[in-house]
Amino acid sequence: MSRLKKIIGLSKLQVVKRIGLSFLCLLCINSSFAQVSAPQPVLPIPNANQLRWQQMEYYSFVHLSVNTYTDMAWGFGNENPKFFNPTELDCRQWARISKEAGMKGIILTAKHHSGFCLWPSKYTEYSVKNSPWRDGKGDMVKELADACKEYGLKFGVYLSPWDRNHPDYGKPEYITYFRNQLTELLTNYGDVFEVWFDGANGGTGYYGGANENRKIDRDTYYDWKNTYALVRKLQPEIVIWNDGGDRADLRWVGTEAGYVGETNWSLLNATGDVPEDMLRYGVENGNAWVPGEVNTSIRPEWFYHPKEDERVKTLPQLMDTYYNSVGRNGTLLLNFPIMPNGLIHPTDEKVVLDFAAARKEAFDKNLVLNVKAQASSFRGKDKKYNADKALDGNEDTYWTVDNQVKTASLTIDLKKETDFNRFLVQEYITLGQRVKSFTLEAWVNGAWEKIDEQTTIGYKRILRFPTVKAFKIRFTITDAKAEPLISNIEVYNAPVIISPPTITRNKNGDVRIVPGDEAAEIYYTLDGSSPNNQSAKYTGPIATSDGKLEVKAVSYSPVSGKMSEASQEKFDVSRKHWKVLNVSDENVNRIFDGQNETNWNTKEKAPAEIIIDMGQNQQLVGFQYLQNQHWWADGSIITRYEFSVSDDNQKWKLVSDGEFSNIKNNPTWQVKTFNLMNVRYIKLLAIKTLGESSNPGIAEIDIITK
Ligand code: FUL
Repeated sequence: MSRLKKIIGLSKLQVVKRIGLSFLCLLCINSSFAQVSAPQPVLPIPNANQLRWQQMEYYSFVHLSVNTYTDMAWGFGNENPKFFNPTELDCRQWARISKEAGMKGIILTAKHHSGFCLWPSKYTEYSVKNSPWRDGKGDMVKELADACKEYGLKFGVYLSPWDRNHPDYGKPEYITYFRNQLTELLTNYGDVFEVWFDGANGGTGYYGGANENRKIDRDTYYDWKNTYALVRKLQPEIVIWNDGGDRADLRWVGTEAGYVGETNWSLLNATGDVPEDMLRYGVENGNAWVPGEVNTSIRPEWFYHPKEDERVKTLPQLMDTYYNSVGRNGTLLLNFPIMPNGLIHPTDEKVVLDFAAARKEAFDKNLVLNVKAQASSFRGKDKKYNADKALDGNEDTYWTVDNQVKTASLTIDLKKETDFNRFLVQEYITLGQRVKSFTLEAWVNGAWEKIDEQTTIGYKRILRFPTVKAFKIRFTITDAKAEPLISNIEVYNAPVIISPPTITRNKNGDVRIVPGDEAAEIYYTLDGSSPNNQSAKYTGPIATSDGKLEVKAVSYSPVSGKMSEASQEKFDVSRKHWKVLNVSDENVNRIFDGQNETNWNTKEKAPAEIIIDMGQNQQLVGFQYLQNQHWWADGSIITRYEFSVSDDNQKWKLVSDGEFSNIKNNPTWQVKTFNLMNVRYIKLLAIKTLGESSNPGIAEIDIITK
């Protein structure tokens, strides 16, 4: 019987009641529909360009300019364009390596602070057109844009606002010049995904021969508002990076060391100052979407310097960089300093490809793809939003809960006991970043054990922890701005990275051995023999006698059975009893703390000396000096010295003097030997430094005994 007939057979009152009921039901259905309507955005949200950019995750930077040929970090602006001659340049090499490394684009320093242009700009003579490269007919911006197209990579440009060559820099006319150049770059080379406006505005420069110090007001000089409008008009799909001036689409993370804060909101305030901690962590209640990009170089400096050939980031360092950038809601912009011949150095190529292989291995098998999960609740009990949506490998679907429910958990049943050590989680940021804190637990021996407790998630968060063996995993959001939207969860068991460990010995003589990957075991020997997994196992600092020492060590994974090559270090007698006699500053102890990265500078300019009491007589046959290892510390490097010894700190005998030759290009230990001396006191006098009148710096000083 039809519904109408059923109604006709009823009394009027019954009919009215029934209709009323149906109406009510309709209301119910409607309101339950209302409940499962899509979640509302939590403002601010990313625009389409920022979203597309975030999904790129990892792309490269290349630094090449006229200062590559003068071995400088920044060109002064007077370098002769004739120096510029990358005879083997092939942008396809950069594109091939970037592609094979898993990167999604390349950003070129089209003009660095020197003002030298890598394209034949109509507006200046200071460019490739006056260089011998391709007989002055080359256009590197074009060559790279073409190579990117060929390799399916996106292309971006760095245009330094600071120009140390241009005569008008500092005057309004320069802004016209700058915009003309921007127009060339954003018009003539196809799609540009990102433009980079470096914030460095150092002051001194050539400036067309003026050779002076020019200061500008970073807030007003560039009139960013109108410059941004021009950029967006020419390239509507671009994102703008700027670490100074008006808020752009992307932010600097406050360091070039390769990490962003663990707490990382993709938000800032649209106006007002941005102190360093805001760059590092973002601003929880910021009113503008300004996500962080982690820019770092594969070597200590951005341009190529032969002296850094031995200081290329290692595989474990690159892995750390990845987890501390992409794994913390950032993107990774990794720089290749290009050699004078125009190519990426083979060491850089090898490590970046090893890095790609290691990431592939680590994230090879998602242990929870399409595995059944139970959520504490899901939105309106609508399947569209249930727990499975976080495990379906589809970033466009998500698990969420009812409006304003700010805590929720999801339990994944692994069905059998499973090893895992990585947890990856993503928010559906199209509707805003919401999660403030979360925990991760594992079901071990019949109880929940906490693995980790963290703050923000954002586009992507990856947690690393020692391997856990468990049947179940529980992910709990403990606080959020509004109902959380979790688009993706992945779980992995990444293999241990096996690389030679680092060996150091501190002032007290204790030896520390650190593997590249915390999960690796270390085995070592102290007698010069080759170590293997049957040797002594390292469990913590090794106290050693004061004598000379040779340490060899390997990293080992019992799971894969892989063992690294051995690293080895030779140490002379310990510096346990050493004391600097003529300096009261406690930091002076850095010069024998066994840490190459720490440094101490004398309070006076050269000539300056330090006198050390070694605490007991030593059979000296030499000494060695290690310079400050930081790039901008060049001026403090000692070039001329005198080294004297004494029995009583009264009568001194000069045993070695002269020069640390080629020290600028060779930042390793400078070793000087002399005839045997049995003494207790030593004195190093720094007579001259590389900088005209700088304070001499010492990273380490050590002796060589018989
Ligand atoms: C810095 C610059 O001064 C460096 O030379 C480099 O270009 C780096 C990416 O940004 O601020």
